[in-house]
Amino acid sequence: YKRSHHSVGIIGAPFSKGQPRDGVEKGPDLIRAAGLVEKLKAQGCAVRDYGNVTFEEVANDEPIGNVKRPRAVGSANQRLSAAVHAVKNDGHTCVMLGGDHSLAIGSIQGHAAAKKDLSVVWVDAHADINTPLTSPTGNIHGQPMSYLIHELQSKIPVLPNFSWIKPCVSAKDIVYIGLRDVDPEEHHILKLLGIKVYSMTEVDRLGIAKVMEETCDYIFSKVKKPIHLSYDIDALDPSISPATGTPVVGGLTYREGIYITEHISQTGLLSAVDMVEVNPKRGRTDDEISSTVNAAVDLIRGCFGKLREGNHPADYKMPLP
Ligand code: 4U7
Ligand code: MN
Ligand code: MN
Repeated sequence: YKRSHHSVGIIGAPFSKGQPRDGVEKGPDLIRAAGLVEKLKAQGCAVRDYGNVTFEEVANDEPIGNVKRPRAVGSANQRLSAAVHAVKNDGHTCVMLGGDHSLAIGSIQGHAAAKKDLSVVWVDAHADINTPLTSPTGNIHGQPMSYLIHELQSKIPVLPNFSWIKPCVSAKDIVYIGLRDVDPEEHHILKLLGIKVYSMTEVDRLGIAKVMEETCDYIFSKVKKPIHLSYDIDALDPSISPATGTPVVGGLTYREGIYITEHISQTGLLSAVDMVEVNPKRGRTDDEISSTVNAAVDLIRGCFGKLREGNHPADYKMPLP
């Protein structure tokens, strides 16, 4: 049968201090206002909305080296990590609505605390794998993966409010999809660690169906680990999702973006999803904002069994005349 029976736990993370542009903290409530919960219920999901995580004000958050607002980012992610851990312990697939992508630190850490060994599918225009020392901007939303990967720990300096983070992902358990704006230092790290990457070039060469087939062959080649899908809305082309902080031309089409979620959903192993970097203040018109927000909602629906061919409940009975 085709109707989904997922149990979904939603956490809002209205946080923007992993990057310089305000507005991205509005993401969670906008995505909710677009009907996320109702739409997931209508497709057969059991949904519990855990509300928004509240974050502490951090005074005197001076940069450490070039890393900006480390104390606020560290503290926010520690709280998010506990919230995600709780949602996983309640038995739900966790949906974290960002907020900026620095929140993947807490989301993946909290997920790993509940599930130990994860694979991570990172869908983004960017690799977000700068270390504090390679980052050209100092913005932590361009660095989250570096704090989480075992193999990079000797390269990570001590930062205030980061000591709770334990590396929890192996380089071989990561797949990137959609990359098209990778810093030279990040490219070096990806090659050094032998991380699997399907950049937009591979999406063009192979097509998204082959990319997803290979992605799943790769992450399931040994044991079938739970999947953490970290979806940056800027992976999609800016013609679909312009309301985001760092748009990059030449992105995924709406259909390719949705196909990724449909394919991951069919594995039955999706355990947590991040939907990040929706920033209404970066949209120039209401249409640009709603196009971006609606795409985010549709991607999440795709994660939980919505099929474009249609869905029907197992017990569906034709109405009799
Ligand atoms: B996002 C960047 F330098 N690589 O590190 C950096 F180009 O979460 C961009 O993917 C990071 O949107 C983009 O600041 C972070 C830059
Ligand atoms: Mn990005
Ligand atoms: Mn990102």
